[in-house]
Amino acid sequence: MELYHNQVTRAQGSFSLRMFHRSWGIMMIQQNISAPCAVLDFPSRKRFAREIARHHYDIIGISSIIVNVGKVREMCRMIRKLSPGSTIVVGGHVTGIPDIEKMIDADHIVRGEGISWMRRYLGEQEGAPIQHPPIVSGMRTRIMGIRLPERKGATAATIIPSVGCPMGCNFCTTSAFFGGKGKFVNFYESGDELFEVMQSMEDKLKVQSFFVMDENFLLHRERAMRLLERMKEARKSWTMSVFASANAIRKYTMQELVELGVSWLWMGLESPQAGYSKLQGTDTRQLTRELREHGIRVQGSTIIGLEHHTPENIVSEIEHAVSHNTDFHQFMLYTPAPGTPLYQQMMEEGRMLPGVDYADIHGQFKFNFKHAAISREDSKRFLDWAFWRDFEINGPSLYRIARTLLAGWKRYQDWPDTRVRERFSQEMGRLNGIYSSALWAMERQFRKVDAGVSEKIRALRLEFRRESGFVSRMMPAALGPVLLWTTRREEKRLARGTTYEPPTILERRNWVSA
Ligand code: B12
Ligand code: SF4
Repeated sequence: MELYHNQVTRAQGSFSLRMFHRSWGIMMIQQNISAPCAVLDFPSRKRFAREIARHHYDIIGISSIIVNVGKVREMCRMIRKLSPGSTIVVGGHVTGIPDIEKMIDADHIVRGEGISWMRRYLGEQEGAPIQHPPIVSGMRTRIMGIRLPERKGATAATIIPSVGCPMGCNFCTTSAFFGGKGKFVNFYESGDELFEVMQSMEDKLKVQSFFVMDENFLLHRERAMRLLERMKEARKSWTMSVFASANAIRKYTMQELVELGVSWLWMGLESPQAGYSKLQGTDTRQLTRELREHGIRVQGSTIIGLEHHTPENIVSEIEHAVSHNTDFHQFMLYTPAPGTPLYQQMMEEGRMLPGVDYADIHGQFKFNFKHAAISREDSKRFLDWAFWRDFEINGPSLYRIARTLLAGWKRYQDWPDTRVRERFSQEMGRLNGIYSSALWAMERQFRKVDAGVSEKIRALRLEFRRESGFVSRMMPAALGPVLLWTTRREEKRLARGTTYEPPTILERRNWVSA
């Protein structure tokens, strides 16, 4: 439900970026069947009970990942009681659990791609073209104690060109679930198809920016370059947030990435000793710096507890990751998840720890396996320290993205391609007053964490001031103190244990009221 606060900015206190994300898998399925269908996202028990008792559903599908298997079991129990005539179908990553059939009371357990399964089950045309639902990538955004207003078009649209990943890293469920190494399921094969989908989302959601949910978008160069051609022809000044491995990024020049509108890039940053082919031969620190200098925000992702990690070398490995000075940095524990080659290997070696609750197997708590050198308790300590160290050394991510935006704007404000120029100017025009004010507050609030970083924040604020127009030069004086106050209020709320939950959302399609 939350990305940043759960696994990226979780040590950043009131500066942590809070945002919820819908369940895209079931939205995709709903959009691609002709049967009347309701999606009930993030239901409470009460709301779920009411919905299945009020309407008769022939089929009730449940989507889940492994951590939520307890909720799936309870939902199945409720369905049998409140809607005994319904067929229960369970899909998503939860189905990777061995013996899931014995843990939950469902009629069908669906592994892998679900649109084709559901179409086949309903007797619909399995191979019909995939219709993309309009998906707003995030909602209820909150930072520095303020919930940002939700304006149409202000948040990126999510585009899902494929599921799975052909790289096949041994620990990766994403890859294993959709066929493993060398396999993936493409919803949109060509750049032309992708362009059409994006154009239709632009119309429906009034967006210019897209979160491309494809684990290795840049790997398919031909598709990406065709998309760029179409964007140029149609003079689209779109921006894209994408996932890519360092090796895939290296297939492009910086200029190609910028022209394609890549503004945010998520990439794995392991130490060279890890031996993952996606990183081989690439100096990731230099690559990260280069990307940021071109205005591309980088979200690094580093695994804690790889096979070669020991209590002696883990600190320097974390320092190496932190030294990338990315805009965001995710740390995850090395986690053998059921269904992956790594899980298989650990089972064979007898290294899976017994009695670990599935609800705790998500990479943000403690090891679920016996590591050669690091204990389960220490795994949490090192993980927590990695997040804290990144925050302490590099400062709040909000500061870091402001820095990257400014670098990009300075480089591209006079660029010959108007699409590129416009993109940076628009973002700068829209945001620099806000960033200047936020920097004003951050500079003060961060003094108690690290005076050196606070100084850097100040330097950036002054740079923004020099580069910006009159209104944004004046704005921090008024907005800065307000943000400082809301930030401190948020710190107090968090200290009292306040948490945030996503709203329940109900969407009906092809619905005929009885
Ligand atoms: C987007 C995403 C999120 C989002 C949104 C989640 C949400 N609201 O649903 C955010 C960022 C918030 C998130 C959070 C987390 N995530 Co996440 N996330 C993903 C990601 C990157 C994409 C999922 C997606 O939407 N794919 C596109 C859709 C179309 O595919 P899909 O969901 O798999 O659905 C298809 C099939 O699975 C199937 N299907 C799905 N549901 C159903 C239901 C039925 C009835 C049927 C028939 C079929 C079916 O059909 C769909 C179409 O083919 C995946 C990695 C990946 N690429 O798959 C990880 C992934 C799902 N997340 C994972 C994890 C661990 C987490 C966290 C626990 C991380 C953490 N420690 O914080 C949290 C927990 C969130 C929660 N409380 O449930 C793991 C799950 C591991 C596992 N084996 O269970 C994955 C696989 C990443 C990984 N490789 O480790 N996540
Ligand atoms: S590159 Fe990323 S998504 Fe692909 S298999 Fe490796 S970890 Fe999974």
